[in-house]
Amino acid sequence: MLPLDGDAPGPWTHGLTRDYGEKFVHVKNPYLASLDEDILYHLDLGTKTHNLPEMFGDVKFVCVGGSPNRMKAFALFMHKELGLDESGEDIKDICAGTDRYCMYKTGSVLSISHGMGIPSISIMLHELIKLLHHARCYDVTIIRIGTSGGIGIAPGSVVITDTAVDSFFKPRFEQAILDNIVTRSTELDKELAEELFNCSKEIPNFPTLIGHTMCTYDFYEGQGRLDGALCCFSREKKLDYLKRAYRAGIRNIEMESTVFAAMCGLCGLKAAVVCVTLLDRLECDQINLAHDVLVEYQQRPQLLISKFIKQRLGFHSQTS
Ligand code: R2B
Ligand code: URA
Repeated sequence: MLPLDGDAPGPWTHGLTRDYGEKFVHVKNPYLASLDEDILYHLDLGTKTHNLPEMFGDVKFVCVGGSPNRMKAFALFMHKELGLDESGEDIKDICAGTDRYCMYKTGSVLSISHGMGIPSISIMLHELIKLLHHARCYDVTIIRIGTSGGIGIAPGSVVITDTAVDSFFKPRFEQAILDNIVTRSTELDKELAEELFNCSKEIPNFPTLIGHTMCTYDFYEGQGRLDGALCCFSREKKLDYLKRAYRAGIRNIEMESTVFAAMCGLCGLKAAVVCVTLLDRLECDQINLAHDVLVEYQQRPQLLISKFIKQRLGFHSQTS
C-alpha cells in the first residue's frame, strides 16, 4: 500500500498553510493562488462575481446531506431554532443558478446538499472548501447528516461515526489521481463525536451510539443486497460479510463518509458524520418504512445537530 499523503511535506503541500492560523480552512493546491478568478462551477459562485468574504465570512457550522429538500428543511428548521425570524422567507437557495446542489445560509449555519455517492460529494466538497477558504472562514465545524443501513441495531438509531471505513473495513479512502492510487486517512474528530453523543443524551427517546461507518461505492451489490438488478452471491455470503463487519465495529453503511472524512481532515475542518439507520441489514434489504416513520427518522440527525449548534452558541436553557 502507498503511504498516506496526509500532511507529509512535499512540493504540493509544503508551506501552503504558512500564512494562515491553524483555525482557517486551508486548501492544498499551489496553483490556486495564481488563479485570476476561481469559478466554483457546480455551485454557481465565483471569486469575481460574488463577494465571498461578505457572503460567507461568518460561517461557523456547515451541514451537508444528500437530499436538496432535506437540506432546505434543515435550514428552515435552524432558522426557527436560532430565533432569527418566524417565516424564513428570506432564506433562498444560494445556488439557484444550478440544479446540481442547493445551499442555504441562516446566521452562521450553512446547509448544502451533496447528492448520492463519493463522486458527487467529492465535487461539492472541493468547491465548498475553496469557498470557505476564499471567504476566509475560520473555526468551522462540518457535519454530514444522512441516512444509512444499520448492522445489528434497531432501525431509527442514530450512529455518530468515530471512523469511516471502506468495503474492506479499512480506515482509508483510495483516490485515483492520474494513474496512481493515493490513500488518505479517514479519521474523524473524536472530541466532536463525543460532544455530539453527550448532546444526544439530552434528547428523550433518542437511541444514539458511536461506531464505525462503512462507506461503499454502491447501494445494492456494494452493500451486499440480494435485491438489486444483479446479485452473484448467496444469502449466506451476504450475512457472513455483514456479521464480520459488525465484529469489526461497523454499525452502519452509507456512501459518502470516507471521502468526506479524508477531504475535511486534510483541509483543517473539524468533521463529524451523523446518520440515522433505516433498517437492520441483518434482517432485510428493502426499506419498507411507513412514510411518516421515514420522515421522523430523517429528522433525527437534524434535531441532534440543531441541539448541538444551539449549545455551541450558548442557547443552553432552551429545549426543542
Ligand atoms: C445514504 O443514503 C443514500 C442512498 O440511499 C446515500 O447517499 C447514502 O449515503
Ligand atoms: N443508505 C444507504 O446507503 N444504505 C442503506 O441501507 C440505507 C440508506
